[in-house]
Amino acid sequence: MMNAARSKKPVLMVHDGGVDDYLSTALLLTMEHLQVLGIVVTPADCYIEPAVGATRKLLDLMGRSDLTVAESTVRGLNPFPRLFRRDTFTVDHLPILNQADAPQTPLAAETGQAFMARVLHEAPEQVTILCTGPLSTIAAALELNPSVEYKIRKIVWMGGALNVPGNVDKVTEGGQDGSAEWNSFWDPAATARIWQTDIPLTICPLDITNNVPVTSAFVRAIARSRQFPLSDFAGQCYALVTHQDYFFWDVLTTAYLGRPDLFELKDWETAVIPTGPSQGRTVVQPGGRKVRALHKVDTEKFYEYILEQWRR
Ligand SMILES: [Ca+2]
Repeated sequence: MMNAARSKKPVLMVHDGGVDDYLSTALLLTMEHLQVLGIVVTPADCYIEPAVGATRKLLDLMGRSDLTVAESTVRGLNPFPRLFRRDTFTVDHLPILNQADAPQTPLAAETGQAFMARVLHEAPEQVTILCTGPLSTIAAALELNPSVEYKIRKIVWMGGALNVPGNVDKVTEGGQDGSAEWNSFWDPAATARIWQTDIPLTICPLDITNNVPVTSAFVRAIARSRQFPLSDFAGQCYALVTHQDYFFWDVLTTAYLGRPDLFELKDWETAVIPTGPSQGRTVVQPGGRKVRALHKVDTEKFYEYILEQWRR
């Protein structure tokens, strides 16, 4: 048993409290070949108190109150729209997450960035970081302890837009040209900081997520498994977002850790625009920073995979 536990690859997750982020957490924790070292929440696409609460309750639901949740205190330059962020309150109040009086999963006393720096420092081997929100908490952890850069095996990040437009709205975000993706735009300096490191980056940009929508048919397919608590939870979460154009952003990124065989990857040389109307844009630039991008996915097999993983 001990050896089996040791052979599991260590992963630290940092999410930012969107509907997609809880479902990514729920998917990650079904992967038996990985050892999850903790979940950090960045106060970006959420309100942080309900985001931390919902995360702790979800870990309880999955029988993983042995893990610790940590609250990052970083701040982004460009706040997410309130309309996106308010879903956090709904998820935190879902009946399936509120069957007990209080969450059992502990909340770290230290900040999320300090927790991340410490967990990386103490890890006996290199750790993969799964990041389904802005890169700011990782940048802050590197600021606290620059040496932990070499404890990061790679960062698997939902973010960026390479050869497609971004998803920052030109109208609501006045002065922007719409070329940036939100996780990058929230804190362009943090994206640029991570681009300066030697850490291998595998990104899941809008180029691929644009092809993997959350469809009504998919939500109805989950409903047919609703006797399973996790399927029920996922179905309720997706029901919240079917009124808008919603894609498997974070969940697709997370699925790569479980089923890399479903993906085709492509390497790019890139740069990050740190300021101005394109701030946060990840642009293809020959001679620039190498990143590996998820390029194509077998969409039907991806849908089948997550339906199966959540059937528990
Ligand atoms: Ca997210």
